[in-house]
Amino acid sequence: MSRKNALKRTMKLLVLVGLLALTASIALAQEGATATRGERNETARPLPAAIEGLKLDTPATADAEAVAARRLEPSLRGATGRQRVIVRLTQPAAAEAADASAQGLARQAAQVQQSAVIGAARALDANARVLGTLKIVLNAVMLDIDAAALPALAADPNVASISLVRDYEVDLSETVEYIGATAVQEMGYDGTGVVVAIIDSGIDYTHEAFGGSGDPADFAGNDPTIIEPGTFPTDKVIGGYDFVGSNWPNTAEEPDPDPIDDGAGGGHGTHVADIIGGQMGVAPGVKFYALKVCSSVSTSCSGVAMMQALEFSVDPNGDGNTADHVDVLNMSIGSPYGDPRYDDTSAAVNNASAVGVLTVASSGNSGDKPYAHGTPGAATTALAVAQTEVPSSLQDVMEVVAPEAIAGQYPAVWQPWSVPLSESGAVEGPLQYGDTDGDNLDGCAPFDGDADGHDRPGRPRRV
Ligand SMILES: [Ca+2]
Ligand SMILES: [Ca+2]
Ligand SMILES: [Ca+2]
Repeated sequence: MSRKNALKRTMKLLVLVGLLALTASIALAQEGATATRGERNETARPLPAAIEGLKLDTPATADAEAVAARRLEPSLRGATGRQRVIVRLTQPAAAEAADASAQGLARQAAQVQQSAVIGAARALDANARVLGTLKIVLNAVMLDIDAAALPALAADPNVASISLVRDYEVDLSETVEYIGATAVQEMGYDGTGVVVAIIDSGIDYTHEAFGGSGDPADFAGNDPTIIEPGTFPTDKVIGGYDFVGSNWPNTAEEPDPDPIDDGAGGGHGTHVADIIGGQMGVAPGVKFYALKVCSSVSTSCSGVAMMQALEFSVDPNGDGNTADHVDVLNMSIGSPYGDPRYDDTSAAVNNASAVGVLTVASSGNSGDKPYAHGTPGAATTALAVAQTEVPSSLQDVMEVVAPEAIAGQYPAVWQPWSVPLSESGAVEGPLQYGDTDGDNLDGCAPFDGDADGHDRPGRPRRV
């Protein structure tokens, strides 16, 4: 079965699931409406009929357990085993403070709160491990922790939210010429005076595109875990750090001071930096910080390392003062179908913007499809750069096989939160599309439940 065929089948179930959810919410609204009409206080100011019909009998209240549950990202509710999570705390991040003095106080408050939460986490799971802490772009601690401890941790009054740490994928870029950079350079803008942090797989600072020797032996002889005297920083790559090391994800992150872009999985960061500011790049005058967060052995990028790199970019010398922040932060990486509600990177990007760092992030490599915009490009203050098509991009389609009147292929979208697919990516099941008389196509009214079964979603079948 071709991938396209597999996707056709996949989408049958997805539409089914979406309509089940929609139908359920409509049914609930209707129940509420019925009860309300029986107990309405006639002296109350009348509401428009459409709203009145949806009013609850009594105010909805949530007990402490329910409130705590909402602090947990949905995918973590009921999760099992070890999880890598980012726990955001209730005190603001330093970047949200008005001035340097207030930032200092915010950092101290965050420190106190983080110590308490780390203690609480360890009380719940003696094996809980701190992966990293953030105080400027977010007030957050990143933990490796048993999922069973998360509901209780979410109930801690210091905790604002708990989300999965998401790892990211590299996106390839288009050519300099394609975006018309030559014309801008001819106007006299070449990036001189601008410092750009590249959050990626590192930068091969021995490459001649960055003023290095260009001798492959210099690269091959460079130990990626240490800085040999005189090798780094360079005039062009003026600083950086390796937050992930050469072996992740086959091992835990193994940070080291040398962000050289090494390994069979490397190269992307060097490529991105070359496009941005190499000798033939868009802005050959810029200086770089190389912040290595992506793997040397695969296309994955550590979510923990990425958060730490964001923190680095607003305070490269680590003294707590953000006056030395970079000008531009480039992340040609992303998570497709990004939802900033559950992506702490987006919040960190917004806070980095507050101290003067412009984040440029890819909008996605997922082709000409709806809702494909990824995070962190979806952050409010990010400059998101779209890429609309690559040869490998496929259009997901749903194939309706019956009734004949609507049979055919339709564009469709698979979401990461949809039902997991089978190994072959093929799932199929009955579809609901309006009532049998052809109306109610948007599902905004309850379906009529006629006898032929077409509008009664059945048990999905995997094929
Ligand atoms: Ca080295
Ligand atoms: Ca290294
Ligand atoms: Ca600083």
